[in-house]
Amino acid sequence: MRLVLALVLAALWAQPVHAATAGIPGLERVVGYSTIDSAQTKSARADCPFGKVVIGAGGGLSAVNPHLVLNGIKVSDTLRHVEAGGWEDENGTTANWMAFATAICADPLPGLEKVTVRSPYDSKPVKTLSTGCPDGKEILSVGWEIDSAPSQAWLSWLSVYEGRPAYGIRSRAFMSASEDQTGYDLDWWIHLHLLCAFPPPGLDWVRTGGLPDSTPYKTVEPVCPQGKRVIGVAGTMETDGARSQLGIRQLEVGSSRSAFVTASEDHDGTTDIWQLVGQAACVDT
Ligand SMILES: [Ca+2]
Ligand SMILES: [Ca+2]
Repeated sequence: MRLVLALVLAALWAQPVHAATAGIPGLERVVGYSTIDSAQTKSARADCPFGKVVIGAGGGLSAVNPHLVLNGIKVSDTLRHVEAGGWEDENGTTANWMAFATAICADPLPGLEKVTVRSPYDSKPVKTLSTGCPDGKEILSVGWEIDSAPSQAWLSWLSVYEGRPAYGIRSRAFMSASEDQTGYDLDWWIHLHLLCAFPPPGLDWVRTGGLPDSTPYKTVEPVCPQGKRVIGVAGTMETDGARSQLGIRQLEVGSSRSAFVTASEDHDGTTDIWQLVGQAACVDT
């Protein structure tokens, strides 16, 4: 018995240090940038290193400028890269700006898959979508796109509701986008996609809300607990007023525990009260 115990202890001692951590193998963050200039539309791309796949996505636009509209943070069907981009609004701006895309990459993860849903392609001014992961899988990250509405519609709602497997409730994500205050005559649509996988150790979505007021420009920073790191991000704007005057400009996954969600009122503002809420997907390091 004593010999067995000694062997077990020896085996434990022999474990390399990194084997004691429960985190996702091969995790790393890659950021890609567009050019910086005043072209009306831009896109940036972040590619995972060979052999790794995207498990989380973020991105945004560089400038603090209400004339800039984030139009998507998309994970490729191959799960190899993230693309993020934006437009100048219908009034345009002479400011220089750029787009950036962030990929959280890792060794292939058990059960990882991309689930995509699309809205009808029509002229409704507000579009919403919702979907969930297949049985047993949870949402690691969300991607989205506002398609065929150049500079005329923006993201107002992207949220994740965690599942309660004990009660048979699956995790779900919701997206909503709205035409700007002057509307848009042509047809457009939105796409929402989830990165789903069997839940990695410690997966948890945390939520942070800012103040409800009419500040024209807001950022919230949801922070993962000690011992975790962020892999995904979502953000919503709560208001009783018009979402057509509010847009999310950045959904960024930081290099450590923080995500950053930025939103602003449109170029001529609004007196409506609104609140920005950010969410971060956290996993054990
Ligand atoms: Ca318009
Ligand atoms: Ca306005």
